[in-house]
Amino acid sequence: VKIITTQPYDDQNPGTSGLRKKVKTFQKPGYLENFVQSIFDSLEDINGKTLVLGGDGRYFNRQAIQIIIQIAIANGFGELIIGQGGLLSTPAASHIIRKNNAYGGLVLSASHNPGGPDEDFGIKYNVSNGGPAPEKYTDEFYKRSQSIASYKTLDMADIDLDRIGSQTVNNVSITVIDPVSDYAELMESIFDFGLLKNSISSGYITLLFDAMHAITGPYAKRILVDMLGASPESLINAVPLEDFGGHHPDPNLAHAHELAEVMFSSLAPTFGAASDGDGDRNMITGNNIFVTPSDSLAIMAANAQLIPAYAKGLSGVARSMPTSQAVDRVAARLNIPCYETPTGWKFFGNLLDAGKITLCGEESFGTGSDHIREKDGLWAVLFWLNLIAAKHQSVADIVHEHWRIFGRNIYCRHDYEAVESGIANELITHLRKLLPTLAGQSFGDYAVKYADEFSYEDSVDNSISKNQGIRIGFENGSRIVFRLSGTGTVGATLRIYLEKFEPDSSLHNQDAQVALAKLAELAEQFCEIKKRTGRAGADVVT
Ligand code: VG1
Ligand code: CO
Repeated sequence: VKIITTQPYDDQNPGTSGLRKKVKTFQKPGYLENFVQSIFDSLEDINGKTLVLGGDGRYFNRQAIQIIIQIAIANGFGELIIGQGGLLSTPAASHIIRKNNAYGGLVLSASHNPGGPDEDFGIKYNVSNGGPAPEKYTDEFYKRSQSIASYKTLDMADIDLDRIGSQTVNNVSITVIDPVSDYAELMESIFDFGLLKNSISSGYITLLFDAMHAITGPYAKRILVDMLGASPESLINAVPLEDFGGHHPDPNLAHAHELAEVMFSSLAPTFGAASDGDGDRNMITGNNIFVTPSDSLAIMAANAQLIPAYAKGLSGVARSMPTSQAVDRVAARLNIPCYETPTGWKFFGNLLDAGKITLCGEESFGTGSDHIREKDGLWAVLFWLNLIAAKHQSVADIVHEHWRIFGRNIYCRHDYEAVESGIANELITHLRKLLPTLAGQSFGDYAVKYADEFSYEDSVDNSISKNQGIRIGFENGSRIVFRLSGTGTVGATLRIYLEKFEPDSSLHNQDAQVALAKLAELAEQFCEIKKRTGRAGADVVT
């Protein structure tokens, strides 16, 4: 074991989902090593314990894994479980941690951010429940990284990541596993694979899945094609590439445009979906219809009893604060609790562990359940396929029926990316000052009911997370939420979330941008993003 002297970096503060920086930053001397050592220094009693390792296959994944193996062995872990090729989707990593009772895991991914030598890399630590490290951990990692003076490593030959099997190095057992098998088996235990096979072989369900040249390619091939019998042409961009083919592996209508074009054409199959870089996000579409992630969560909750694993009902549901309140209406009808958490999956972990919720989701194309402790892209795809098969309805019929029963929470998000940090911070300061003046004011049909900054108290461990987004709610149930992204790597990204409730079914088929135009105008009046940046509009609208 070698002890290498190092200098601390001052920018290793994990964001919404781990530490994300440009690849070039991670390649600075000691940068990755410092952060990994800071994590290990912050953890208690790792001696002899099991660590799971894998990533989304982006540029620098393989090199990073070799470096981490050396540091992990030098720090006394007893066993390493690594996905073949250094690959593990985020949901698969979560499952493998749980299945093996591992101490934790390191997942290498910058999720939906682009990859390549000039693009992004990331690393996140997951705890023994398989979920992202809560803030009390990530705060410690950051603190440690600011004073770190050395890291431990080992001189050793690279591990052959492509050969499945076990070997021992320095008394540490290193096992390279198939990254897909355990996950595929878990999916089979949740959904009605027999029904799905029949629906696909009979041609009742035709599908198109866009893996966006990211991690879900091999998972989709095994599950959708090999196990469920979908044709190989059902998968596009299914070969993982280090640079995701030069695109953002972000499953929304803007970035998954190849899929979107087909789904909104006469060639559309009955179902279309996409996933992101690390496989935890999902986009659901049908012929000529896009299901907003907030609606998707609500629809899943309303129909969960049709899925074998959830047949006995849900204990409760949760959504992140900016996610639309569609699921709240379902929870009220089912008479189950609905929790509102800050953005980021780490806030669902305690609720899931305590059995308080079964399903949860975020507006950012993330949905999941108590089967693991991360959001899960292919799980959501299988959930929808199972619903279509069980209800014998098209995606559009399922969505429209849901709106008729519960009303429609018309929803969209406007992102302004790579805004100069100074401008973004001033904007937030300005909004904070504005909040106390808004209560009681009316803007046309919109009377402000509350204007505050979201603060969350975890009902399990009573930890408090402050400053989790600015929200302005109106008497008619509409909302505007503002927050700065915690996953970007260039400047600041402002997210504006708009929501309006429409009970009248004759108005359900409106275009969301049209229905939300007045709220978008108010959002600009409050935050002045266009005025402050001189931009004409949002970079991404989802
Ligand atoms: C974004 C999303 C958030 C999600 C996070 C990680 O965070 O808004 O809902 O949990 O990404 O998703 P932010 O701070 O940029 O808004 V993933 O798939 O990128 O790990
Ligand atoms: Co992701």
